Amino acid sequence: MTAQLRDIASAFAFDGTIDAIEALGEGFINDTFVVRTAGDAPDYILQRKNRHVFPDVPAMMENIRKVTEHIRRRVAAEGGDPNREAMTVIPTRDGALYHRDEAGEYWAATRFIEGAVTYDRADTEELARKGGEGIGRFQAQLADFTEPLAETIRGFHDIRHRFAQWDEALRRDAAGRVGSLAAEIAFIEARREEMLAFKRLVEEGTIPVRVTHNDTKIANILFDGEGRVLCAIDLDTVMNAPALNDFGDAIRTFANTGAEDDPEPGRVGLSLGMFRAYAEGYLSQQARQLTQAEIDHLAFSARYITFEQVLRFLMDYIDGDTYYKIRYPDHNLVRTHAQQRLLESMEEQYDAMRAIVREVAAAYR
Ligand code: GN1
Ligand code: MG
Repeated sequence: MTAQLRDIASAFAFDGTIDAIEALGEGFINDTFVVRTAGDAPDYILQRKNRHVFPDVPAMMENIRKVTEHIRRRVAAEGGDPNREAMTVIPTRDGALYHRDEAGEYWAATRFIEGAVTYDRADTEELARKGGEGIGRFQAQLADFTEPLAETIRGFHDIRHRFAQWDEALRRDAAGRVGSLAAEIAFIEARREEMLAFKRLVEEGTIPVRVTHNDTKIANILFDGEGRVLCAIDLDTVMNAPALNDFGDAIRTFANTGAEDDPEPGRVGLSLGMFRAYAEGYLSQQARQLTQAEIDHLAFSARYITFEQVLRFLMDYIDGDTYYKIRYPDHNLVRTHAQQRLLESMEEQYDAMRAIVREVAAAYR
């Protein structure tokens, strides 16, 4: 443990005396440490937040504080243990939600949840069901949360905003690649109107805006030793948006039979079994909260978010690979093709997806 890390840790209102500080995992965005304390005092998670991805860390921490305090109250009211079934933000000794070090980096801390288990991949229907339950529970706990949240990443799943960026990227043609992408660009343009039509349902209020997690991968759900869901973690991107976005993005990742960047499109497709399992877990928690319009568009949300991902990967390729990290020169184009294939598979199986949602929702309403 470096003296510098120890200094940063001592800025926070931790109980007990610090024994050790250990690096945890290999996050792509933040740097994460566990602060071990002596005796009975709890341990803590200490994170350096990436200020390039999150231009307004104070606003982000304020979002996280509001949401976690609400969930803690809900868990306590239902007789659960808020220290295990919710995240707990630990302020600094001065009462701030973050500490700024000498280099201007932002640090924040939460309570460490002892004995929790996480998974890297949802490769069974059982885990997909649990993943759906974890995100469904998170949204259900926030169904009565009415405080506004800051928009920490502008227009994140707003397809109108994405199309404005897209039109600009085509016009700029920064990497000189537009000329070779006629088929991929036509794929996007053929779907422009139907995606904007969905967005209009949100703009008119037919589809409500709620609280979304915005990074619904299985690794962001904590389980206890018996496999029960504890809580959703990594709340950095929590914002106000349609709940459907979290469902759609989860299906895009959980229910793909191949990899997000699979070079072999034949391996990519939507697994209806995984789709059903995630929908069962999710709707077991959320079916009574959602409006009929939301239920009617759950299956479409998977197409919407997957379409957006095709657009974002292709746009980054057109821009010359400035947003996503790439491992080889055409990586963003390979990602584009793999996500195109996934979207086509969803389009082919759309009637079956809708039938599954109807069936599962009816069972839980
Ligand atoms: C980024 O790296 P990760 O999984 O946190 C991106 C998501 C994309 C995803 C695609 C803040 O998420 O929106 O869907 O890559 N997050 C941000 O792999 O842009
Ligand atoms: Mg993330």
